[in-house]
Amino acid sequence: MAIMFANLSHRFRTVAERLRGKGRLSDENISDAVRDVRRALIEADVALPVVKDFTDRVRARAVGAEIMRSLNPGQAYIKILQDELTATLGEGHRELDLRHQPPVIILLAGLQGVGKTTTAAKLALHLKERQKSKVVLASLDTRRPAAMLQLEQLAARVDAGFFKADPGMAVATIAADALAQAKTDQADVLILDTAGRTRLDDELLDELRLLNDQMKPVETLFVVDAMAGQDAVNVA
Ligand SMILES: Nc1nc2c(ncn2[C@@H]2O[C@H](COP(=O)(O)OP(=O)(O)OP(=O)(O)O)[C@@H](O)[C@H]2O)c(=O)[nH]1
Ligand SMILES: [Mg+2]
Repeated sequence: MAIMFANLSHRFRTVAERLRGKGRLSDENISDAVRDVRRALIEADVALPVVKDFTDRVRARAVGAEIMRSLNPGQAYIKILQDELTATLGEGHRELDLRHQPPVIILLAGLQGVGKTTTAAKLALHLKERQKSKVVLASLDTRRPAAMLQLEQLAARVDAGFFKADPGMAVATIAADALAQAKTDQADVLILDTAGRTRLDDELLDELRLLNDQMKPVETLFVVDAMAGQDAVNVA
């Protein structure tokens, strides 16, 4: 989702820029601002009922007293957008459930190039900083030669542990050995990064099923490219 948010917040900022310097908001410039937001959401392939519901709520609040009385309408408008975005996207949001016997296993899956490996490192950094967790990262990507090195370098950058597999090891063996190392290291979390596939085929699903049975991850995170739009629902 990160990419979609980046694009959206950029668009929203442009909207706010235009409101900046206007002492008061008129019905007219609120309509312009709401239209801009609607366009940004539609371009990001957000479902139409969601767009309508979102813009209705933003408009209702924008014409309300809070923004009219505000000394800085641009900023007040951005706050409304942020609140409503959080309400729209935040439904069902929860922290990762780490109340399990450590090391808690998190498996990252998804199509090729969607950002699994990057997400693995970001997640390690997040858990390290927010929850003071000790994290070990392991790459189960035996398909792309540079994949393991990529994760190793990212692990070094976020100062997380890394399980270094020997060349030619099978995916199941790497997973088992990574868990053994995470236990030895007394890690709180073991993050397993998997190989991407160009499409959702039986091979991908079989590998995930096997890993799931073998490792019993507490969380399986399906990484989706924000640019996928509504197709992400089908893939998931
Ligand atoms: N702008 C942007 N780029 C990203 C983001 N996440 C990943 N990328 C880039 O997208 C490319 C692919 O990211 P990876 O993390 O390697 O994706 P992957 O799913 O592990 O790829 P495979 O292992 O080949 O399936 C890299 O160049 C990343 O730097 C993101 O949130 N925003
Ligand atoms: Mg990868």
